[in-house]
Amino acid sequence: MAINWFPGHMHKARKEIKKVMPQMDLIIEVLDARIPFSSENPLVPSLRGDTPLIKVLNKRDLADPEITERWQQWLEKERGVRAITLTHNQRGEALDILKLAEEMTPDHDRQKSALRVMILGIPNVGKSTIINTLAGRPVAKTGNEPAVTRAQQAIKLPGNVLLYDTPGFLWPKLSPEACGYRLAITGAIRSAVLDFEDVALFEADYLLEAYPELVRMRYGLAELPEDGIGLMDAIAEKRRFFARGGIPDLHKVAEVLLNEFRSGTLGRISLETPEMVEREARIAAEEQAHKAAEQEARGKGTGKKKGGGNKR
Ligand SMILES: Nc1nc2c(ncn2[C@@H]2O[C@H](COP(=O)(O)OP(=O)(O)O)[C@@H](O)[C@H]2O)c(=O)[nH]1
Ligand SMILES: [Mg+2]
Repeated sequence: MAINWFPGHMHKARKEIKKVMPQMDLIIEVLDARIPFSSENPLVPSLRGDTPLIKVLNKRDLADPEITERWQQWLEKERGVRAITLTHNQRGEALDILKLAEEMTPDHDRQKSALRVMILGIPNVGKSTIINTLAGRPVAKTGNEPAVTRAQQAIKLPGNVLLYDTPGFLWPKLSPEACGYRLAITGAIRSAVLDFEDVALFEADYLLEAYPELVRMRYGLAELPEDGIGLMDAIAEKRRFFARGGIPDLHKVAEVLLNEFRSGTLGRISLETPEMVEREARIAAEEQAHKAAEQEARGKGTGKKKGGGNKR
């Protein structure tokens, strides 16, 4: 996938997190409830070690409640992980995160020393919003913040908790390819990186399969089109979006599909389920094995393997 995260930033963030993570008593990873798998940062599993981890499925208001519940159970299969859901402006519920943190660190005496908690997550999942809710005042900038955050500062929270914001900037999962599309649909990856109309087409195909009734109702379609392209054409027709020469204005349709998804106008929609990502991982592993086998066979067949492969 043609997305370039600056290798320098990635390297720096990894180094800093590797340094501070062992000093933390607990980690909070904020995820987008609509894409709990795609919005994970790939660094966390490898750097966490034994540190307890709370996964917050945020923006619950936008996600499909039944699927979010399945995700919670699925995520909690991992050792030392608890998953909770959250939505903005719920201070009471946000403070429940701290209660859960206490439960998960039974050996830590908070009378003696503060509980050190690190909050992390890829851009746009709602970290700053949660930090502000927990602090009860605007300590973190929300919305369009610069990609690289400043040196971390701890925020004092009730119950002798010190909350550390993520140093550096965390990049999202970029493979399998579907992750990139789902991140783009939610707006986590700027649409300039992927082709705007391709992203909307991916969404249209998925909506038809997973939420046909929502699509039918929202766009007033008597009959459901067969595929995403058909749906985009049908929306152009319904909304009278035509470019010169009377051809469907797919850019405008893409805008509508993406905006109405992001604002929740289309309804509460999840873009992935545990079963979907398990299947995708299986397919990716099979493809890789297949490729490796092919390469192996080619190498043997011609005996022309580069780099003196025959010397082994
Ligand atoms: N619908 C919805 N939007 C949210 C929620 N939490 C945050 N947002 C919005 O998501 C955007 C990114 O939030 P921000 O806290 O800046 O994310 P950060 O980049 O992870 O720090 C902002 O426009 C927030 O208003 C939520 O629970 N529901
Ligand atoms: Mg932020």
